[in-house]
Amino acid sequence: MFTKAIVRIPGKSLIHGLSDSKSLGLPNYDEAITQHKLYIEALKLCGLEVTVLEPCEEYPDSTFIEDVALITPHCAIITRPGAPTRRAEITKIDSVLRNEFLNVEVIEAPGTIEAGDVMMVGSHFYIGLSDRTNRSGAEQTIGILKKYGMTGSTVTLNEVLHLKTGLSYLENNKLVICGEFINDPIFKDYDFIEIPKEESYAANCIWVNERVIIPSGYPISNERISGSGFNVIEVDVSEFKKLDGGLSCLSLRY
Ligand code: CIR
Repeated sequence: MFTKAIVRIPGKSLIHGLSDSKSLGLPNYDEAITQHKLYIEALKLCGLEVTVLEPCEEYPDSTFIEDVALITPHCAIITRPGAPTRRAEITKIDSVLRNEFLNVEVIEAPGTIEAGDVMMVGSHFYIGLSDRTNRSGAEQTIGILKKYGMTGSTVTLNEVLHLKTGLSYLENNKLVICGEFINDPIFKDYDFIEIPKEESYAANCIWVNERVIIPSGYPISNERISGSGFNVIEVDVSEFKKLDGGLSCLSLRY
């Protein structure tokens, strides 16, 4: 059960954010603001109290707030983003987290980790080793998790940006899964909700208190997730997709 979320309004600098999806064009700022408002409304509809942080123009990707912190039931961990242009984003979340959480831990160099690479399944955390998250970052995170009675393990990624680009845990052993993870033995014991390749963007969705928020425009995914017993809410996040951002990366939920 989640009760709260933190989001950051996109800045006008959003158009300068990192992107491997340049063929989709640049995001439209006004449209992004509208979509972000509706995203917040969806979180509220799921029962969350949402803290809305002001835009941060210095860091174009800072609206993708999920990557700079891992919030667990026992501590918050300030990450160390692997993307050099994103590394200083943590300076903007530090005091927010220290005001909210008793236990705040920090990942140190040479470790890098972006929390889009971390999937929580109860008290276990899967950590993707990616272009953004290295072994030191993963090991430091696992050490911190252990200190608080939780566990972690690594998953090697080859194709997607972050672990949760292709996986989303919907509780009760149900796992939304796509692409390279489908045949990974690590996940074989979960009940799969498989997302077809052509709808891969919808594999990044979020479970929030029995509801699942998914991006709009992915009918097969909607049908499969609804068909698995979830109340699905669609939110249009097309402008964030242009910067490789999924639904999960727009909030910290706890
Ligand atoms: C980046 O490349 O870092 C941003 N443009 C997108 C981050 C997406 N984050 C996520 O999926 N957790």
